[in-house]
Amino acid sequence: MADERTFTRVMVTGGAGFIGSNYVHLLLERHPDYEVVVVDKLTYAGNLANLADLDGDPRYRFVEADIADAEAIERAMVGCDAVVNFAADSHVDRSLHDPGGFIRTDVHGVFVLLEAARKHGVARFLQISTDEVYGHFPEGGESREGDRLRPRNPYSAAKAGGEMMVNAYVETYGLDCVITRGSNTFGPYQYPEKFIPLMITNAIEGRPLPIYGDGQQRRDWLYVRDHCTGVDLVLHRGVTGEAYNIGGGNEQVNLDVATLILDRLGKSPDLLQHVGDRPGHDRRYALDTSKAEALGWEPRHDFSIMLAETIDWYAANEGWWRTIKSGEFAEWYDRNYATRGAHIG
Ligand code: NAD
Ligand code: TDX
Repeated sequence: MADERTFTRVMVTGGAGFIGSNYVHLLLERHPDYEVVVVDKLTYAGNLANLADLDGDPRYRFVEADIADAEAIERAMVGCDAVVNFAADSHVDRSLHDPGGFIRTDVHGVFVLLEAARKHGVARFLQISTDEVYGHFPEGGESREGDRLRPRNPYSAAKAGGEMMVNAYVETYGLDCVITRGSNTFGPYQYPEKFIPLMITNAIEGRPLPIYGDGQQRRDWLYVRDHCTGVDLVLHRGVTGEAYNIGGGNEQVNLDVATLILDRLGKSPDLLQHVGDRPGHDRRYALDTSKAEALGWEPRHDFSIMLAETIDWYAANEGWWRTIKSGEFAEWYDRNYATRGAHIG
């Protein structure tokens, strides 16, 4: 078993987003003596409501900044001995419309953070990456950390670029870095552009559920709390320079997941609407997680129970997502789905 590290002040970038905000809560819960500095640009996906319960907590500080802004990052990093970088443009469909923005945050932004970490002598840098860097995996196998990266869309290529920059800082400057590659994550506070919250909220609204292509693509769904425990373990016990797969071991066909959601909400399958496929759509991801398991991690949450709880959370928190869906989201929805020939209802 690798040595357990401890830290005093952790910078969490992208901490106002979906997984980042869940992680900030887990970090302070598990390490009550730590301080956390959340750095977030508050893009359309960043939402301070996700962290509102921490207002007034002396261990928590929020800094509104872009990770690509070197001066702001160098100021915010003073006194931090660890950095966990969740900040990213994270939606594959948006990367098809605006690849340049993804390169700016997911590659250049990572470089700016690494450079600041090097100057400040940060003890550990954790880069949050994704199973998408492997590209799609044909039936019957699982991606392992040593496999060749074959990203196939601008989002996953940018995330792979971020990883390469991290590796360069390990090898060239001896910066202590680790990487996690998480699989498709779901749970409360996920921006409703992503598959599960989109299907849930559209079903509640009685709008069509847009299924790309034949809907037979598969994803390995991971509950957000399990993703966060994996990140926390790698932060504290991961071996320098190593990457770790964090997957749910839970492959599901997209169409089946949408059908489960409709069933739970008592809605008609007539709401399912097949629309034009995503260009370059990866058909399947699957991760071998034995390396993270050897560190002591395992996913503990059952998919069908947590999907039901997540559906109930969106049903009970309509104010949270209706505010989002009435804003920038509406323009995005028209842009993305009208071009797929969807009846956007
Ligand atoms: P999200 O889109 O919900 O949140 C991203 C956060 O980053 C937002 O708060 C946003 O305001 C912030 N941000 C974006 N650009 C920024 C910039 N330039 N400077 C500072 N802050 C910026 O994303 P998420 O789903 O929570 O994903 C978090 C991380 O996990 C990402 O790195 C993503 O690639 C990775 N990941 C996500 C999944 C998933 O299924 N959602 C799976 C594996 C890995
Ligand atoms: O409207 C939709 N209809 C549909 O059929 C949407 C938004 C998605 N899909 C399909 C595409 C995928 O096969 O559902 C699946 C999941 O789609 P997304 O939620 O967009 O996730 P994905 O493309 O798999 O990427 C996610 O997992 C890896 C996250 O968004 C990434 O941030 C993460 O790195």
